[in-house]
This record gives sequence, C-alpha cells and structure tokens, in this order.
Amino acid sequence: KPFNRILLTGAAGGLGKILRERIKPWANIVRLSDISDMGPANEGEEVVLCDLADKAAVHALMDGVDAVLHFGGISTENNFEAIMLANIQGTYNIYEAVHKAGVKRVVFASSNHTVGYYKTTDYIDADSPRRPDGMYGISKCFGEDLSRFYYDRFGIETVCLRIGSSFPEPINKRMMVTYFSYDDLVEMLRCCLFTPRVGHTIAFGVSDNPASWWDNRLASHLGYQAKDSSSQFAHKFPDSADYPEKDDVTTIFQGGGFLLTTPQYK
Ligand code: NAI
Ligand code: 15L
Repeated sequence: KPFNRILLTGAAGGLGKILRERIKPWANIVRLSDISDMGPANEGEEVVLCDLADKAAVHALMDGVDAVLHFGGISTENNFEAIMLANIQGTYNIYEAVHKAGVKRVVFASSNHTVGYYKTTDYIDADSPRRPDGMYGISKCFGEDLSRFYYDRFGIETVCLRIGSSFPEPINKRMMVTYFSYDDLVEMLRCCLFTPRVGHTIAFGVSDNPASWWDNRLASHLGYQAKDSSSQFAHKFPDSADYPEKDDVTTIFQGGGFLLTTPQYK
C-alpha cells in the first residue's frame, strides 16, 4: 500500500467514522485517534485515545506515522477556552509532533467558517482575505497560518481543506450550496495525499453543486474533480435559488447559522 501508517485524528466523529473505512486501501496501518471511544481496533488499525491538548500524548501518537489527516477537534462554535485547547493548542501539538517525527504531509480539516462573513452573493477564492465568523472559524484560520509556517520553515506540506458541509445529504437551503458528499471528500483526500507536490494549498471541500460561492482554481494542481452534486436533492429544496432571504441573517452570510452564535446577533 502507498503509505505504511496514516494517522486519522477525530476518528470517533461524523467524518472520522466514514474515513475509518474508506482510507484503508491507502495504508498498511491506520492509526485512529480521538478523545472519545472508537471501539476496538479492526485488522490494519491501531486505536489510541488521546486528548489533542495533551502535548506528550500527541507526540507519542505521531511515532511511526507517514501522513496525517487531522480531523480532530471541536467542530462547531463554542467558548474560546474550549476551542483554544482542542483546536489551537491541539493543532499546535500536532504540527510540533509532525515536525519532530519527520512526517512529510498533513491534510488539515479547515472549514468554510474561515470565510463565513462573506456574503452569499460573494464569489471568493483561496486568496480572498479570511473573514472568520466566530471563535471556531478563528481557530481554523490559526491552523491555516500554522501549517503555512511549518511549510515555509520546514517544508512540511499541508492541504488545508475548507470543508463546506459534509453530511449524508443537505438538510437546508444553504447546504445545497455547501454540500460535500462523502465520496467527493474521499476523492479530495486521495488527491491531497497522492498529488506529488502540494506545498501549502488551501482548497474548498465542496461537491459540484448548482450554485457555488467558492472558486477552487488555486487548488487545481490537486486534480480534484467532484462527481456528486446537491442537484440530486433539489426536490427537497425547490426554492433554493431564492437566496439570500431578506432579514434572515443565516441566508445573508456564507457562514449561515454560525452567525447567530456571535455576540452581534444575540
Ligand atoms: P465531529 O465533531 O463529529 O468530530 C470531531 C471529533 O474530534 C470528535 O469525535 C471529537 O470527540 C474529537 N475531539 C474533540 N475535541 C478533541 C480533543 N481535545 N482531543 C481529541 N479529539 C477531540 O466533526 P466532523 O463533522 O466529523 O468534522 C471533522 C473535522 O472536519 C473537524 O475538524 C471539523 O471542524 C471539520 N469540518 C467538518 C465539516 C463537516 O461538514 N462535517 C465542515 C467543516 C469542517
Ligand atoms: C463546519 O465547519 C462544521 O464542522 C460542520 O458541523 C457544519 O456546521 C459545517 O461547517 C457547515 O458550515 O455546514
């Protein structure tokens, strides 16, 4: 197999559970890690409970690892202290450990909430200044800058994948735009891991949906081609073109409902 050992953090989470099965062909051993229970290790797996905020534990976690899919952390808006430990301290611990262990490539699960304060009428790319929509988005901006530093200083390659909404299917109008199918996520990760040179790349993780806010041309070297589209769910949201809706902040900004969690709207 192409890699001996891939580390997947966040393995007990929604995406981690999907990826646990799907990345098996890429590595002899998949090391799964989370702060929550992941069940027993199956063949070709190692299961390691670890708090990302625990520096010594994260350094031990990296032993013998060839590539990292960093999906662990707090995945929605929360108070700064919690986010600081899991996402800021946690991602710092991951990169220091990656550096010490000589790992060459990381995929960092960033988020569309790094740019959540753009309007739903804007069309942006990876060079557009970030506009995080809360502490969670700010922590993902930190991860993007941290990984840029580790590339510039040490040559450690990272793809920061600004995931849209990766769930079984869209559950609201916004997700008709941000939908990222599991199959497309796996294909994107394949591109992130197997493109010979990625340097430091910021890519939007999104399917080929009828409407889009994000131009992925700056990540075209990854060769990612979406196969899925939210159009298959158009019957569920027949009015999804009527967007934004006046006076509904969740439809005015790209970050959607995350905007409601900011003090400005309390
Ligand atoms: P999730 O919340 O289901 O999974 C995150 C996992 O991280 C959980 O299993 C949790 O126990 C673990 N975790 C939290 N704090 C931890 C800590 N201190 N130490 C170790 N593990 C810890 O989230 P999901 O949806 O699976 O997302 C995975 C990653 O992708 C997250 O980093 C999230 O921010 C990012 N993402 C996901 C999107 C989506 O649409 N699902 C969209 C944008 C980004
Ligand atoms: C995210 O960053 C979250 O991790 C996920 O739970 C969704 O809320 C997603 O963004 C989204 O914007 O739909």
